[in-house]
Amino acid sequence: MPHETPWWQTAVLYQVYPRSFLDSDGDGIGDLAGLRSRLPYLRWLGVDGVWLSPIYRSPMADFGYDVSDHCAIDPVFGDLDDFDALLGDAHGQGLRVLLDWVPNHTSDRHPWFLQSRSDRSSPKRDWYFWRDGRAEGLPPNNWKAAFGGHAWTWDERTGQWYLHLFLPEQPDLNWGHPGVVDAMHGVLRFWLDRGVDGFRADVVHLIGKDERLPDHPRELADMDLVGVHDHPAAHPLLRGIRRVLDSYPGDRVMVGEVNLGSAGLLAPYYGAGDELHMVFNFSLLWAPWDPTRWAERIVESEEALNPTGAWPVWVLSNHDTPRHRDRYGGSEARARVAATVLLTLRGTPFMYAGEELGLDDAEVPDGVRVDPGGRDGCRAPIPWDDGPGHGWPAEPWLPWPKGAGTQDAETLTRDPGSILHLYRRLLAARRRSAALRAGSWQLVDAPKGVLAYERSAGFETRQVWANFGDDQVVCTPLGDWVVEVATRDGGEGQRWDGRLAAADAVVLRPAG
Ligand code: ISL
Repeated sequence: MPHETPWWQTAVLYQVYPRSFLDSDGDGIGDLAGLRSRLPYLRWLGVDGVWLSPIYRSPMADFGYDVSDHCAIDPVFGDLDDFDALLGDAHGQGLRVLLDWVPNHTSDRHPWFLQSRSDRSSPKRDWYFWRDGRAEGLPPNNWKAAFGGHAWTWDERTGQWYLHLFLPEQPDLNWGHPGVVDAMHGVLRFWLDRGVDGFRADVVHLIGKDERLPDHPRELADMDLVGVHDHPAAHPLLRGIRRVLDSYPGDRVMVGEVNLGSAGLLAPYYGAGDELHMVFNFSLLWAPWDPTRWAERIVESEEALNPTGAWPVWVLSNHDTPRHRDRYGGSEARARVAATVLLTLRGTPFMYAGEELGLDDAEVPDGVRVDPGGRDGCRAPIPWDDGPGHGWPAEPWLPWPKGAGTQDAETLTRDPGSILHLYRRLLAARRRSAALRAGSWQLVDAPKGVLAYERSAGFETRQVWANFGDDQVVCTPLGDWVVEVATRDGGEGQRWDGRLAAADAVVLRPAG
């Protein structure tokens, strides 16, 4: 059978944080109907699909990453009819839909956990990790929770501790218990049967645990376990999950969040093409504004993934980290350069809603912060127009991002020189070019401060030259090139003269 490229390898995916995208019913919280009304905008922009952060029923201790019913929509977002309508419309407009799947933990209000904690002899007792303490008042091991404190909470009723790598409201599921595996596969099937195109799997590396739950080495004892936990038990579980996806037609996909530092550590999570389809690589999201560091990390990914055919994933911003414009000192010019690189690398790019507007974070005063991890700033609402309510029917749950006064979707849509139009041109250039969508990637020699690379597929070639520096540079590429996309006004369609202003980038095609 001829091998066809699966859709997700040529797609650009767009993360929606549903609470902050658009409200339709006036409660100040974004919802499914709000998102549905903006699908034409996403289509116009040129992305191929959306990933929705969790929309399931939840007490919202971690804003949806604490699920109390995996098969119901939280009323704040709508209901299953709203979901079906959204999915139908998205598919009708050629957009894919990925849901967030949270396999490592549930809410402490999930019926499974309520049963588990009710009695030591409950049949669901071992669906979670219950242990005796090391001594009176001392938790079973030295693990720390991601948001601070011990990863264990004492439960008075049954006189044992339970494990939670995140909040106490997020007890860890025990994937060593076959009942958990079956139930969580059932959750996947519920949504696959409804027609979703796949999932983003939350901290999925954490489902593999050594059931002895041994102490973390002393030298790592103060580190966030989420970033170092890398146990082989994850792999057979991931193969089981993959079999569920593969039993459906249509290339359903799973992209996993595996928070391990380097691409070399991520590669095993693709298995032999039989575990995760894709694994987020956060190495650029964590990189300083320095082209040498970027080049190192891209090369590292190429070397780790390319030999096995594992498909890379790139991301600059998400709902857990200050937006990249903020991280780069608030400079829109840098955000434009970053967009040019993100959308021209080999691999599937994930955008975070609002980056196409060049948004930075909101300033969220202490009394207004609501996230236990303090990540409110990057979760600010999306401004849709330049009116006082920015297209929202009521005051949103978080303050507006800093640039909301001028960086709303409607204003930027009217301005062909805006960053929004740059994203649109980059997405269109990627869609047109097999070299950009699927071609090889190779570093090109460039002056200091410039990251340059070539993409090629068959006879088609593109080059990208990105000046990270604060000075103008003159580059000397081999051959003659025409500017296909430029981060600044003018120049597109003309022969490139090798000049790059400070924080400036171009995508080139061969002349002639
Ligand atoms: O957000 C972080 C630091 O502030 C990260 O350490 C984060 O906890 C980690 O990336 C895992 O994130 C995912 O799982 C969490 C949830 O809070 C995040 O929003 C989610 O992306 C627990 O489900």
